[in-house]
Amino acid sequence: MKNTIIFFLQCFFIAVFHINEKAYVYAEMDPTKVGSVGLKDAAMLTVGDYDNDGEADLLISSFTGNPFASGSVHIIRNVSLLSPDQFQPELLADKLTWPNEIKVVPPELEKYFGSGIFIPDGFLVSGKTTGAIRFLGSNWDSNAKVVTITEEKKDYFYHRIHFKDMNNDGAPDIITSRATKPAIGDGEGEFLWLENPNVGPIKSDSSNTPWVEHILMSDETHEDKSNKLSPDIFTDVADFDGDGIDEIVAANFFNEKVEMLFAPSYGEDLQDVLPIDTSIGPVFDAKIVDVNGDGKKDILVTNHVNDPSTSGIYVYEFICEADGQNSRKAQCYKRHDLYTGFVVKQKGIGQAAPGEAILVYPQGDEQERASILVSGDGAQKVFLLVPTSSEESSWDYTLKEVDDYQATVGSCVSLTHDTKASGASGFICANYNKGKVEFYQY
Ligand SMILES: [Ca+2]
Ligand SMILES: [Ca+2]
Ligand SMILES: [Ca+2]
Ligand SMILES: [Ca+2]
Repeated sequence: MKNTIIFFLQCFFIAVFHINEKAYVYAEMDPTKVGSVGLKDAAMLTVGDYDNDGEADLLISSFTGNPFASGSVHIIRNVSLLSPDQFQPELLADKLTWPNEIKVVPPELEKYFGSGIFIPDGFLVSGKTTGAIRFLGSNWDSNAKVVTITEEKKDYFYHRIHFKDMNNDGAPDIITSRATKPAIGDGEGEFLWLENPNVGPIKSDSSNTPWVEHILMSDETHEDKSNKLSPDIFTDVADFDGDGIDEIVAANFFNEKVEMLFAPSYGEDLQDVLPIDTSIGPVFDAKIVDVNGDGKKDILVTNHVNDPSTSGIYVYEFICEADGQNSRKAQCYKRHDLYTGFVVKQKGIGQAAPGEAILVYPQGDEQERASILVSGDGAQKVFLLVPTSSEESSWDYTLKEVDDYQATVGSCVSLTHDTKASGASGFICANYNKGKVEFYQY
């Protein structure tokens, strides 16, 4: 009898322990700020191993609308959630136009590019409109300046790049989009790839640049906005439908579409495009990720509007059989509105919300159901969308406010398994107007 009671007691405690474990994940996950670093105009963040020493570094893009001030890139080497107040950002590159999302060359691609970072540059702000893709080698002489990969195209600016071998010569090329916004009239996009000359690492004397560019799509040739389909700001590249061929998802800001682009042969023209949503206004970001953890990739989207009725976080779930053809059918993408209702607090023309959204795993375990970390941008807050259930079929989320900057929020990045901070996980966000980089731990 005594043994039976102990057995039931053990079962009871095991059950309670498991319930508590789940409750912790979905209800009590409140990240706390563990410190901050001052850096003027800190705007966009990237985590990667810049100097190839096996330790993650934080790359910080800074820009300003001040026509007399330039943009810059700083680094915090060996970034950690432990004692972030003590970090001193180190200047890597200055005299830039408007540096956007930095891409760190992964170690396996070093022989094609060299180790270092690509910097997509420029923005629609007056005086900053002519951008470029630039590169800085991490093992170059410390006096070396960034090298420009693209040929100049006046009034066009760049935000993000992807690596993909487009001509099958073994050397990864660069896929990117660029945009232009005249003072009067609609903005337009252009989608292109830059051909890696395949002659080894990029040289600091610019002797193997610029790279030949190949235009895949351009809005310049279309009068009617509904016919404008070119990606303009952010895209993502991955095999979305599992047929072994990469798709491209585009968040079209100016022509206001979420769309899929199919390019099985990567010819010069890319006409195989499927708009999957034209109803959410200017689109900010789109990422190919498994949001609900069922092993199938979804499309995670944010828009960028000053209208709480649509300002939100959206997921497009692929609900058809992945046969390589169904991904060309709009009815195979089921939209889930995870949250709408962001209110723009930032004063000024063109302010909007939200910004970027990323999947995060508060327990540092990608097997858990992901939460979604949202940069509010003009909503001035950092948010966490927390799933109310671990069930794959559930798309219900609770919105939590992590922090209120009372100023524009830049981008956020996830930092997991931080060995210097006892394996803790957390994230880092740019507090743009206040000139700070803020560190949080779960
Ligand atoms: Ca490093
Ligand atoms: Ca190539
Ligand atoms: Ca595919
Ligand atoms: Ca999924």
